[in-house]
Amino acid sequence: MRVTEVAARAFRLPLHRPWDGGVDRNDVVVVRVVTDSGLVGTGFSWTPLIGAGAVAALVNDDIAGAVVGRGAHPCLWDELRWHLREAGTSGLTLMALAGVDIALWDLSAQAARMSLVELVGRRRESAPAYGSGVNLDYPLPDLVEQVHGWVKAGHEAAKIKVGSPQVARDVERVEAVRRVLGEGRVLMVDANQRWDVLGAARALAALEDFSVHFVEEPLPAEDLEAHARLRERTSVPFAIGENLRTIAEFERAVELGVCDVAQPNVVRVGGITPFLRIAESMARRGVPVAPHLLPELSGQLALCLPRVAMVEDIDRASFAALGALARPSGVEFAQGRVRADTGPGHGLVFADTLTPVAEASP
Ligand code: SMN
Ligand code: MG
Repeated sequence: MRVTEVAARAFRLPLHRPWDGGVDRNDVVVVRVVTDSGLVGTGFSWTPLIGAGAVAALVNDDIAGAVVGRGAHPCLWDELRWHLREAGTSGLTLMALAGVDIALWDLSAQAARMSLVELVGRRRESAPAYGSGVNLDYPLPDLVEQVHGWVKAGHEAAKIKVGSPQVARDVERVEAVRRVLGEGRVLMVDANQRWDVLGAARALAALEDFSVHFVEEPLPAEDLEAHARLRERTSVPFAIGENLRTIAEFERAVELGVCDVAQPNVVRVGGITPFLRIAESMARRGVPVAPHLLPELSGQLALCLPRVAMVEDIDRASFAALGALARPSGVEFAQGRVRADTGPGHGLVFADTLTPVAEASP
């Protein structure tokens, strides 16, 4: 099965409620990999706001030519990463490579007449999930209502944003959410890199009474040494990884003792191929993996990982919730678990009615 064509197109997915910082949409770059067997693989890249046009251009201008004529197999990954190296071994190049890699996995699974989960290797029927929202700017009643919704949907765990300008605001919100969750459910907080070491140490001390299961991204993601200094000042476990890109970065974070839960994002690390390598490495080091966002693909991968923490059920921002899919993906969150029954490949079929980025008003 040889590749005859690779084409990427960027589409705009407006959010139901903007995320703070002016994020009013997610963009998805859909990648089609056509083969001489008649099979067509679908891949995607994804980004809130920044970079979709550049990612589509990298695929069309710089990756397609290196893939056409080759055997359609995800083992091309290392070669393609090398091919792209002069434009960087991280960031946008990996986001573009992810689109092609996901399509090649989809093709391999389709060719084997298997689901992606069966091809990668199913290890479990379901995995734990948690309710999550981008809610730092929500008024308190809205936050409480959101968390109530997750409890009603059967979630046993929830993650909310912290990092308010005043620690007292975070304390009030965490206290209110802990009340909604009761003592039995798991509560996690995500600071999205907003603190410095002193601010994080103070805020985490102020949240001590609320049994915070982990704090996510307390500090600027790239400064692992700062995380190590914070480690000495708090016993709250750290979940990091949505802004780490390479296996070397994940391994360094573990070596420094600052990664209790690893959260690779399958697009940002460059696709399923590197994601699985990172997951294997984390498992060998005793670190569970909580795949970041992208619930329709993360939910499938979580069923295959050697050591899984939980999967993020992001509020009204899955591809399905954003109206991006032509039909149900087969990935379902219910009663605090995620399951997948997708049919051949990864089962994600993007709607043909999406608004192209190039045609959308700015
Ligand atoms: C997050 C990151 C990027 C987009 C949406 C939400 C957040 C999370 O950090 O982990 O849920
Ligand atoms: Mg996060």
